Amino acid sequence: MIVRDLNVEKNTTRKVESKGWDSVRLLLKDDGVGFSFHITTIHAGTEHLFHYKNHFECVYCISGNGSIENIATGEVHPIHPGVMYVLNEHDRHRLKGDTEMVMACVFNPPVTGREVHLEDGSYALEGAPI
Ligand code: 9YT
Repeated sequence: MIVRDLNVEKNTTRKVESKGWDSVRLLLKDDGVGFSFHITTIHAGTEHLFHYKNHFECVYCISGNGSIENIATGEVHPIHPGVMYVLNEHDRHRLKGDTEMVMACVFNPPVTGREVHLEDGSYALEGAPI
């Protein structure tokens, strides 16, 4: 069994900080369960173009308000506590935080802990040429 506390792990190298967001990666590839689990905070008033070409991602909004745009279709979906989205088609998307948004995120395959976004908004697959 693995038990971890966000209140503890947010003060370790599990916390990754980037432009307009930060994320505490509570579960990673080396935990060996086939997915990773992150608590990500999107900072208020920021927007992000992400495209996880190499991963499926599921996101659940714990707190805050914003929106997600499907770039392929132009559809915009409001995000508020209780909303989940899954990028089951590796959808390119624009995520906007009207307020700070706290999101629980699952990645399959799991991230290793070192990823930051590439130029195209994706995370590389481990071992793949960048
Ligand atoms: C909400 C969202 O897209 N989260 C992605 C994961 C986060 N950027 C991380 O842990 O790298």
